[in-house]
Amino acid sequence: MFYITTPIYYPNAPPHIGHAYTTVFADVLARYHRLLGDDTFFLTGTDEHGLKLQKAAERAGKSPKELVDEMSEIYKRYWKMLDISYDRFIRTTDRDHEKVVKDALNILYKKGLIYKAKYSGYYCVDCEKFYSPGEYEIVNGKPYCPIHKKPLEWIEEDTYYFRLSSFEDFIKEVLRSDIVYPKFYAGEILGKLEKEGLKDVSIARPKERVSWGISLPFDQEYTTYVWFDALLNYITGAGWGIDDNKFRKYWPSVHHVIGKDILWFHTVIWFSMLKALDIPLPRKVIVHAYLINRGLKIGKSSGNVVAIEDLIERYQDSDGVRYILMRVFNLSKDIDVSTELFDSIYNSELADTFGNLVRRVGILAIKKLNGNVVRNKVDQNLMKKLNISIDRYEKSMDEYNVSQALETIMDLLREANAYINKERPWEKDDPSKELYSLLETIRIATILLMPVIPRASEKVIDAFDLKREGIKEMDVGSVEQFNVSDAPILFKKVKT
Ligand code: ME8
Repeated sequence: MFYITTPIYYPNAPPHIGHAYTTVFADVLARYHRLLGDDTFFLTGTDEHGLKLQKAAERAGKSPKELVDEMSEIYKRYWKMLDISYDRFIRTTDRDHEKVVKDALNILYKKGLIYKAKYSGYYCVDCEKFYSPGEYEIVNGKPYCPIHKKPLEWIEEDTYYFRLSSFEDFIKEVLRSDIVYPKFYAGEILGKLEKEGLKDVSIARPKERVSWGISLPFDQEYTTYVWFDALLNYITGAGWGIDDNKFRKYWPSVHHVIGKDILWFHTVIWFSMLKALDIPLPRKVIVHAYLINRGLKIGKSSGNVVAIEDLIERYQDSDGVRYILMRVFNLSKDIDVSTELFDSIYNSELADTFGNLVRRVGILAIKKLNGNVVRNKVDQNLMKKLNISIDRYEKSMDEYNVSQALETIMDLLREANAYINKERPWEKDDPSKELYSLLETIRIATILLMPVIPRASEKVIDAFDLKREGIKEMDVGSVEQFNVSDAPILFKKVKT
C-alpha cells in the first residue's frame, strides 16, 4: 500500500514551476510505487477557502465559488499537461470534505479541546497566519511578513482556540523520531519549540470578516480557519468517517510531500490535530527545499514566477519538463532556476544520451537484423553495470532521491553509448550479441525511466515491442526476441 499526497494549493492564481516541482515529484513516487506493484493512492487538489481566496474573488469581481470553480479546472488542466496521474483531485469545497471538517470540529469541541476567547495579533493574509513578536520583521517601524515582505494586518476579535499547547510534549517526542524526512527539518521545528514553547491556536474567524469558509458546527457566526480545514483534506481523501475500509487500507501508509514553507503546519498543527482525533500519525512527511530565482523563492508575491506553459513549449512536451525538474530536485538545498542549466540537462541527457542511444540501436537493429534480435548472452560488463544500476536506482528512489536515481540511469546509458562506439556493430555481419545487449540495456532503462518520462518510455515500448513490466519482473536477459519496428527520435535538441 502506498498513499501519497501533495499540499493542496491556493487557487488564487494558476500553478507555477514551484507547484509543478512538488506535484511532479509526488507523481513520480506514485508511478514508481505502481511499477513496484504497490496498491497506490495519489491525492492532490486545491485549498479553496479563507481570506486570501475571498480577497482574490473580490479583486476579480467574482463570487468566491465562481473563482474556485474556474481555478480548480485550470489546475486540473495544468496537471493534465504535465501527466500528473492523481487518483483524486480534492477540493475543500467538496461535500465529503465539509462533512469531515464538521465531524472533526464536533469531536474536538466535545472533548473540550476547543474553547472561545479573545484574540489580538498581527496577521499575514498571504500566509493565512498570525505572527507573534520575534517572528515578524520590522520595516520602517511597521511589522512585516518575513516571507512575503508585506505589512501585517492588526486583528482583534473573539475567536475559538484549539488547545495546541497541551500537545507540546507529544510533538517534541514525535519530532525526535524519523517521521520528518530529511530529519534536520524536524530539528528546526524542535529548536523553535524549545525557544518559544507552544501556544493555543485560533481556528475560527468571525463571519463578518471571513465569510468564505466552512461554518463551525457549534457556532454559525464563525467560519473555520483555512489551515484547520485544509489539513483535514488528507483524511477526507482516504475516506475518514465515510469509507472505513478505504481509510484502514490507505491511511497507515500515508506520505505527505510538502515544501519547507509549510512544515510547521504539517508537523506541530497537523500532528496535534491527528492525536486529538485519535488518528495515527502519517508514515512520513517528505520535505523539499525551494526553487529560487534571482536569490528569492519563486512565487507570485516575489514576481519571479516561471510559467509551466513556457517550459512545456521550450522542451516540447511534458517529459522534458518532468525530467529537468526531477534531475535538479533537492530535498535539502534551494535550487536556482536557470535556462542554461535546464537546456544542458535536456540536451545532454535526454537528447544526446537516451534519445541518441534509442535512435542508433533502433536503426542498427532494423538495418542489420530486420528488426528481429533473438536472445543472446548479454555482454558481461554491461550485465554487471545493469545489475548495479538497478540496485542503486531502487535504493535512491526508496530514499526519495529521484535526482540520484536519474543520474544512475544516465551513467548506464552513457556506458551503453560507449559500448557501441567500441564494438562498432555496424561493421559486423551478425551483431546479434551487441544489439541484444544494447536492447536489454534500453529496455531496463526505459522501465526505470517510466515514472519520470512516461511518454518517451511508451514510444520506446511501442517501437521495440517491449512488455509493460513492473520493476520486480524485468529480469535482465529474459527477453526471447526483440521486434524492432521503428527508431523514434525521442527528444529534439533545443537551441541554446
Ligand atoms: O501553502 N519552490 O498553498 P500554496 C518549491 N494551501 N516549492 C514551491 C515553490 C517554490 N518556489 N512555490 C510553491 C499552501 N511551492 C496551502 C497548503 S496543504 C494542507 C495547504 C510548492 O499554493 C511547495 O510544495 O502556497 C509549497 O509547500 C506549496 O507549493 C505551497 O502552495
